[in-house]
Amino acid sequence: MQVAKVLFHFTSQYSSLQFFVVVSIKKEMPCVTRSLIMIKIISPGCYQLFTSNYGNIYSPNYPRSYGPNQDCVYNITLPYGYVRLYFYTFSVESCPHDYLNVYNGWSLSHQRIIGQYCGVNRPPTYIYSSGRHLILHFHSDHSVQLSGFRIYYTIVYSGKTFKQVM
Ligand SMILES: [Ca+2]
Repeated sequence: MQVAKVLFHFTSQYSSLQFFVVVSIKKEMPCVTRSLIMIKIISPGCYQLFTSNYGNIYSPNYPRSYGPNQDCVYNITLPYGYVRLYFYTFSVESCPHDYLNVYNGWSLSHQRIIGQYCGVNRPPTYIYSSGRHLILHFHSDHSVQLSGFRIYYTIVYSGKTFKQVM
């Protein structure tokens, strides 16, 4: 099954209000009606924009357990260069219950996914973007919550291409 996701990002010039809506459309359906569009709203307070050259990304409540039914988006947008991720800790329920998706770019597009990570094994040592944007989407379901993750990101300047280093 092919699923297209569209990310709407609303911002206001006059407040700090920001929210995302993730829309999934099942492409194989002959006609798309409203009932076939699943809208998932990012959990309140669970969108973060990172624009500095380095920083830490924590799952909700880290190091305590993240909550149930969470959808969090972490948007890393650097002024230039490339993003490099390093996972210090990682512990989420197995897929497809809970997971962390990492996207190369600024949208939650399946074509841009670098990897889907879950379970208690740390993802590859380093994950690189091929540009100045990287987006992470964390999802948790209704049951079983673990401690989540701490990720350190930093800007790198050399011309890394899109890849994972094991
Ligand atoms: Ca769970």
